[in-house]
Parts: sequence; C-alpha cells; structure tokens
Amino acid sequence: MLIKVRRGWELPESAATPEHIFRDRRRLLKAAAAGPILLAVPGILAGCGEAPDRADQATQVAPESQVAGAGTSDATAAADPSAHLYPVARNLRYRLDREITPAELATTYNNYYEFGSSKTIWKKAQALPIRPWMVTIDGLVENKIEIGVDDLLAKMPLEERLYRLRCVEAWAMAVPWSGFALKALVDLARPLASAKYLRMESFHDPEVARGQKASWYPWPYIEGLTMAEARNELAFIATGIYGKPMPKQNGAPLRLAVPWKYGFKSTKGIVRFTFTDVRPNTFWEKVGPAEYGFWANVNPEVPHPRWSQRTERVLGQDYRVDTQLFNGYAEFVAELYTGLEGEKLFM
Ligand SMILES: Nc1nc2c(c(=O)[nH]1)N[C@H]1C(S)=C(S)[C@@H](COP(=O)(O)O)O[C@H]1N2
Ligand SMILES: [Mo]
Repeated sequence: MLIKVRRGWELPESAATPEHIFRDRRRLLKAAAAGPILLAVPGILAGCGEAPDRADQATQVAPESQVAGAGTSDATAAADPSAHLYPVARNLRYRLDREITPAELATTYNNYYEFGSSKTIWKKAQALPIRPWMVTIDGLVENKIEIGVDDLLAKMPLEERLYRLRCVEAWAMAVPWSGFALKALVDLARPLASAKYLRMESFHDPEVARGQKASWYPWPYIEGLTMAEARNELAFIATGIYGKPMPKQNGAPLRLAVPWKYGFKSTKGIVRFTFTDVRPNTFWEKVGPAEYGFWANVNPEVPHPRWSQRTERVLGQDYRVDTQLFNGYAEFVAELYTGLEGEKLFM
C-alpha cells in the first residue's frame, strides 16, 4: 500500500484552496457521467448504500428544504442548555483542503435512518428529546459511570476541529465540529487491559424516531472501534457544529466523528459506551455484510460492490474531487492497521 505522508498543518495556505480540483475537473466530470454500475440488490441495501447518481438527484431538491430554515437557527441553538459553552476555541492542528460546507447544507442534507431513509429528515429529527440525556459508560472499566450529558460536557476539554466527512455513498462535506477527543472519555472510564473494543449504542425510541418502526433494521444503531482507534487523536465526540450546540439531525447531543472512516461509522445520538473484548457487530454490517464492514476505512482504490469510491461529490458544489486514502488522514491513522492486512479494512 502506498501511503503519502504529508502533515495537514504543514501545507501552505494556498493548498487549502480548491485550485487542484479545477485542474482535474474535466476528467472527473467525464468519469461521473459514465455513472455507476447498478446491480440488482434487495431494496433494503439502498440504505446507506444509496448509489451516487441517486444521491445527486436528491441534492437537486435540497434547496427547497433550506428555505424553511435549518436546525442551527439561533432560536433552536439558544434553547439548548449547553448553548453557553459555544463557540469553543479552534484547534488549528486539523486543516482542510477545501472550503467549509455551508451550514444550511450540512444541517438539511443528512443520513439518520432512525428518522427515515431520505436525506431530508431534519424536521422529523426535531421530535427527539435531548434532555434529560443519560450516558452510560460500562463494561470492562474501573470506573463505571452513569452521567447526564451536561455533567459529562463539564468534565471534557471542548475544542473545535475542522474535519472532512466522506459518506460511503460518495458525497462529502467539511465542517467545524465542537466537542472533545474520545480519548478523554476513555481515560475517564479507565478501561481494563482486557478491553479490546469500544462499542457505541444509540438511542432507541420508535415513538419519536419513526424509522425505528422499520423492523428490518437491527435497532438500535451500534458502532464500534478498536481501543487503538478510540485512543487515536483524531477520534472525536462531536457535541456541536458551526460554533453552536449540535442540531438534532446531526446527532445531538453526542455523535462520533472519525473522519478517516466512511460516514456511517460516525454514529449519532449515543447513549452508551461499552468497553468489551468482543468485536461489536455493527448496524450496517448486520444489514449488508457484503457491502459494509467493521473497519470502513476510506480508500479510493477499493470500490463499493455497486460503485466506484475514486471520487466524491462535494456538498454544495457541482464538481467532484479525488477521494484520498483514509480520507486524507493517513498520517494520523495508517499505522493503526499494520499487521491487520488480512482484514477487510476498506469496507
Ligand atoms: N445513529 C445513526 N448515526 C448515523 C447514521 C444513522 O443513520 N444513524 N448515518 C450515518 C451516515 S451514513 C453518515 S454519512 C453520517 C452523516 O452525518 P451528517 O448527517 O451529520 O452529515 O451520519 C452517520 N451516523
Ligand atoms: Mo453515509
């Protein structure tokens, strides 16, 4: 595997502009026009694995929903009891190679199957009560904890980070998350040496999250990381976005942000962190084990069974850019996978 190591914070400021994108634009548009090859698959797999061309059609209707106003409106954000915490200072170690996605887009074009399989669930997600919100930290730890989310926030070192997010469906955004390093939560729990994985469980409330009435999905949404991944400096628990508390549609009050992995790993609405010696069987892995796995690291060379992962559509733009190995974060995470080459690391 060829891994180009270039530290993001060493890039000149000019590298943060999308000039190189335009150079490749003609070739990329050609490739995109050729379209994905669609195979016959059960409808259930249209889920996270929505084909890129269908995702593009969905974007064309997105602007209508923006007119009605995004969930980051000042009124919504101010009503959140954690509002006084934001904005938090930006950690400049994490740099983007593209412009920040407009907030109106990032908060109205979402994946959150608990509220339905369309991209426009942001209004439906407002039904989720996010206080009180109890968080359980348990399993193979010295310090089992049951804590309200606001008490947890008070203990954690909050900062802002600019991260890319690359969905397995081949669209991408770049946003300022607020939150804390997952490692801070791991340290609070003091895992035993026998803990090998961190399992994250999302809320389960079919009365407000109507998508959870769809019994063919294995609710609640489960995700997981190895302990090395959970302690990696990039692994982040996001509690806000664009300098405000997290909108419900983006995963309030706690969602994971692991930017080197496909977006489905970054689970929303987390209620429980369990340290375990058993590798979690994750939500999308259960739904479609031939298409989605535990590792889900971004790799342009490894196509999804139904489409190429070489390029990605940038939300709010009409061009595609080249997808990068580990979504451009190889310098931070590539070493986590030495010795694991036998695993399906890229699905
Ligand atoms: N609980 C839960 N978390 C989830 C999802 C979901 O359906 N349920 N969708 C995932 C997918 S596929 C993506 S791409 C990202 C999208 O995050 P965003 O809506 O904030 O852009 O959330 C991820 N986290
Ligand atoms: Mo996704």
